[in-house]
Amino acid sequence: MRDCIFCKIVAGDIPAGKVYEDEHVVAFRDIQPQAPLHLLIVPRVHLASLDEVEDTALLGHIMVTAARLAREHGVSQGGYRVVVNCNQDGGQTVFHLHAHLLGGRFMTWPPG
Ligand code: DGP
Repeated sequence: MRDCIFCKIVAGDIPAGKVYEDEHVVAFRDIQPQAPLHLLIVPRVHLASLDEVEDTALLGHIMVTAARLAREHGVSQGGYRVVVNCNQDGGQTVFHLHAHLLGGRFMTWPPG
């Protein structure tokens, strides 16, 4: 989608710290990391938010990829958090569906 920053990252039009990609998703480092490990897993297809998702296989793939990346980056045993912010009250700022993978520190609850 034109003017979508994550579509541009997916397409390789702007640089990002990509750590993984396959035919369905791309994962890269968050530009404003909130934990020692902070990756974003985004689908190649443009979906504005979780509210638009009907493809359960794609959503499952995003989650399985997050778990796999957590293992590969050494945070799975200690623990980690996967977050999907949805729309304004959910704190979403980039309107291309993405899951945050946060790890490498203790996560408090409830979130802010
Ligand atoms: P959210 O608030 O859930 O929509 O998270 C959006 C995240 O995207 C936020 O943590 C910062 C990150 N972000 C925004 N622009 C860029 C960018 O150009 N590159 C990278 N790597 N991350 C970005």
